[in-house]
Amino acid sequence: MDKDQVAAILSEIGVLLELKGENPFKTRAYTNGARVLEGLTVPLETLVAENRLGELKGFGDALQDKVATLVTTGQLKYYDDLKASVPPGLIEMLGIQGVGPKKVKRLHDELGIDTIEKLEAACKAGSIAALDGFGEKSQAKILEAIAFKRQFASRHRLVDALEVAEPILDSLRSHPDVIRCSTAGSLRRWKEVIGDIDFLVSSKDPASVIEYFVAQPGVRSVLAKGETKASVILGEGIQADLRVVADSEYPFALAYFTGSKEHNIVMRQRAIARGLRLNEYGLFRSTEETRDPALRVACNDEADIFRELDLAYVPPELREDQGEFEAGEKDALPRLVEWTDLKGSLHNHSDWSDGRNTLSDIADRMEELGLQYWAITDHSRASFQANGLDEARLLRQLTEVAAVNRKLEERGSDFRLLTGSEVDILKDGLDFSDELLAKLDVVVASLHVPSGEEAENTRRLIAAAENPYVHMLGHLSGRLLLERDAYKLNQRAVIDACAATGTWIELNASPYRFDLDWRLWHYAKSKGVRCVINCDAHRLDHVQWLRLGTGIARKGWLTKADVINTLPLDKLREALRR
Ligand code: DGT
Ligand code: CA
Ligand code: CA
Ligand code: ZN
Repeated sequence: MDKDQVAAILSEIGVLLELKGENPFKTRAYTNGARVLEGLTVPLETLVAENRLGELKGFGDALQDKVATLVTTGQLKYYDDLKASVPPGLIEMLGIQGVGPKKVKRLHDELGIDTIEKLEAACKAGSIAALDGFGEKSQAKILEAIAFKRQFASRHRLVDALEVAEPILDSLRSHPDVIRCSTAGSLRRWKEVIGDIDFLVSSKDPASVIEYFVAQPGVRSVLAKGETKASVILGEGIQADLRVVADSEYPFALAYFTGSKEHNIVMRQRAIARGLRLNEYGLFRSTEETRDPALRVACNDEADIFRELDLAYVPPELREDQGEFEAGEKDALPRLVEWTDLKGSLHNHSDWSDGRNTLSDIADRMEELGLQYWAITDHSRASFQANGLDEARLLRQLTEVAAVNRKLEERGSDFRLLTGSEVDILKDGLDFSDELLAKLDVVVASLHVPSGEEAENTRRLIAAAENPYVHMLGHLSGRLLLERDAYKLNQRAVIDACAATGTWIELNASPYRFDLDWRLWHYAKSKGVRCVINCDAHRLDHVQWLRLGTGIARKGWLTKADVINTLPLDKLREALRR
């Protein structure tokens, strides 16, 4: 097991102990242990091999033993027993927003509630409001949160789906009976939130592929298993469908199951208009529904299908019936940005505010990955809960960034950290003076505490865009996918203001945000607004989000030229000075 997996188990142990009412010191030892592991910069295996776990802060004998066992064997009896001793419904209750381990324990101890259903019934009967320290208000909140959770139970963030789908796809690819395979559906189209995962395989021996699929380690239960398809529930509670087809049908099945439905409908109409029929089995020379192979137009891949229908190849991200047909007919589809075009990220945090890592560790890693720059834009002072920097600390940070850059220069590296701030947009302006902002390489302005009024939020963001020292607006809508909607805001009006002032807009690549939404980039681009794909990294491994965010930029029809952080360092500096 690697450090993140071990850390996840330690956190879970902490929660389980809290549910059981263990003493807080013991609980905290595990929670803190998890945090320490997450922040490790040396490989955990090395520490275990050299018997050095004791050097870690707060790691007593018991914790050392458990971590060593997990790293070397991948298992831990203590954890398995502990988990088996807690009713699964209690753990599910933790998934309700605002209900933590302490509350779950009290609900269980005092009212015998051990499932979400019982909790809901108790709320409706008014018995939660009667509990000490709960009250009418929190009872209503719990009911609302239960409804919210249900609504999203079958919807998952892209990143969570990718994490389980990619290992299975690799595994399918390695099977000797698999000829071609791919994901399809919303996952292949890179939707920010997906319902279920779709896999497509071509093979001469569907039965063996189906057996292999349902036996994958990620599979929790099998919902259905037929001769050419199967549906399973994966470990994370995500449903996945597999279809197996003959290789001659593969391109048609891939196009069909990639969707979207709206895109498919237009494709079918285009076929009919040409005296053909298109379905999941083929493109047929026929004026009525058929799947007769003798009538099939030979196509080796999806590009052939598009060509038969007088279209340029449409990348999966664009298959939403949002203009791809009009552009595809004229061969005017954009050449979409690729994540390898990106040279760095311009909105990131360090341990100076609420990030995990030091400036020099960040520089080392991003340099190692071949990036050219990485801006440190920690929170400003109004974000006190995120340990925001005041003016004095920010000035000190500038000196420290300069020191890191000097070292880079001495060792002949061209990589540079950039200075900056994610400055809060307050009611009456920005959290820092123009004079201070002028000293920074990069200024990202973000609204963290919105008002309840659309006009007011819009006004504040437009004012920020009008400030000449602000390079870009951060996570414009404030949404958190599957958690919180955008705040009330006229996004188009803000985009217009950015267009008028030459302010860039961030595409926040955090898979919880993907903000600005891809549906609005088409509009922003048409107004001439440029995009910055930012990780908003709080940990080193968030750099991976550049790939996710680029997929969203592609859905928004963006090209390399539309994205500022594809510029090499010298050109970027010029653009920042403007
Ligand atoms: P999801 O799973 O809700 O995130 O969205 P999709 O797009 O993955 O939808 P899904 O899994 O129900 O079906 C996969 C694809 O199969 C879908 O994108 C298009 C195609 N498809 C499914 N049902 C229909 C249909 O009734 N008509 C058409 N034209 N295509 C369909
Ligand atoms: Ca799907
Ligand atoms: Ca499906
Ligand atoms: Zn922020």
